[in-house]
Amino acid sequence: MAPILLNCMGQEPSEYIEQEQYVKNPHLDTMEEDILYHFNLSTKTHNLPAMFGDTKFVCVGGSPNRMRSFAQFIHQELELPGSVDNIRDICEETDRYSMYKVGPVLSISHGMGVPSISIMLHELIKLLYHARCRDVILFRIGTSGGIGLAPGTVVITDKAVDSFFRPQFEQVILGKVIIRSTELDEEVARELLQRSTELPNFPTVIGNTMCTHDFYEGQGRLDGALCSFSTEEKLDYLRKAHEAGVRNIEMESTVFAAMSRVCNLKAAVICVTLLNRFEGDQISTPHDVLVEYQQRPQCLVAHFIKKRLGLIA
Ligand code: R2B
Ligand code: URA
Repeated sequence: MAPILLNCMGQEPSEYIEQEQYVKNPHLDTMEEDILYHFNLSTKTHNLPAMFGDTKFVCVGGSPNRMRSFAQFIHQELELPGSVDNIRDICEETDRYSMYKVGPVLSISHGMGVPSISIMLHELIKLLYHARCRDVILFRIGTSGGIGLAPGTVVITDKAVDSFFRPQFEQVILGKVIIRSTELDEEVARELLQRSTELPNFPTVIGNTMCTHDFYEGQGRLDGALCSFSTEEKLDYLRKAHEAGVRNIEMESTVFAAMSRVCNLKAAVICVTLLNRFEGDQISTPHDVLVEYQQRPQCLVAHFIKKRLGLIA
């Protein structure tokens, strides 16, 4: 008799095929254990369904401190029992990423740039699969440079585009370039825009977000250690980006959108603009103003979550 193939959760095929909503990797089912190395979690040492099975919203953002503040904020907003001081970093034994679980919300840091967020997303998507999560919505809440917008404006991403304004993400796999679409969930974006109108003094737009692989030359800045173009060439590029519908620039959205899409996860990108790139390159806004700006995507997502959970009318 042929042996029954159990996956790394000890499940028979009939149990796990139905769960293959998120991962797209047949090899996972042949592994006895899956070590999520950068989270310091594993299917053998942790009961992932018990720890994460009720997760419905995952919010990711670059900085560990910001994602801790977001976890504390959402704890208050959802009026959960216990003290915010007791929210602990699930990944505290590694210093790669920070992760906080607050009720149905998971808050995770992803560092800066495509390679950093893509490693985190591989492990997050496997985590959701192993934990048997269902109907999860993924949000990236972050900062960006605006194009033709007043600083502090929140941009909900329509399409994440590359430096050529194409809605695609290129990944090199086994020496070949694989192109993936970067379309995001339209319904979630529209609902976020609707929620933004319910918040006072909350400038928000929907537009395309350009994702680059560098903060300085890659985003057309004149103030890096290297610069080989003129002010006019910079402005010409930003004008072309604006004509292509780009309203802000950041460094993770294309891979975030592409991986979420391939893995059937509804996803949205919400970034506040810290400056208007037509007016400059340096971020010279006072610290307290920047802190307030960075809270805006958090407020919008918290409002969305509360509405979805039926906590507000
Ligand atoms: C926005 O801000 C960071 C660079 O300062 C980067 O992670 C991004 O996408
Ligand atoms: N993050 C970016 O990637 N670019 C900016 O201009 C500001 C924040």
